[in-house]
Amino acid sequence: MNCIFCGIVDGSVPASTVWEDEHSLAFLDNRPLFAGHCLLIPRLHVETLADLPPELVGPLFSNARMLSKAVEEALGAEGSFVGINNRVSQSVPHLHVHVVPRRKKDGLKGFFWPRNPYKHDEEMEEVRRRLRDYLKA
Ligand code: DGP
Repeated sequence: MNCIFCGIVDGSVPASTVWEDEHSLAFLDNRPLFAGHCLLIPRLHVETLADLPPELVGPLFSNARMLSKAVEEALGAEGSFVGINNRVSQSVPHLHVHVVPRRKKDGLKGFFWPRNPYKHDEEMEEVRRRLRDYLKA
């Protein structure tokens, strides 16, 4: 398997690492939205959040929490964006959490998300029902 982020984990691909522990590491994104944009990855190669073994969710997200505080406090940001692309818009198929420092009026207003309102209440209720039924099963 030829995974660029596994290469960062094993040291064969250079990266500007800012944090590492037993389960994960974080490094500066090489195409940052803003200076300080970090990627947090599990050492284990999994593609998406749903593939992450449950016992690694806590350790990974504790570090996401820590990094969100770090980009704000160490870099003087006013806030942060924390996000994951799962398959769609995911250019590297190794789970990575974006942790991005944010400032008011930094240009990410709306974060390029088109908004698609429900056509009517019944459509919203049908979507809710499908999700609730899946989650109950
Ligand atoms: P996404 O679009 O969610 O798949 O984000 C992937 C990010 O990974 C993108 O912002 C650029 C970054 N990236 C890709 N290859 C490398 C690399 O070799 N080194 C570093 N530091 N970042 C990378």
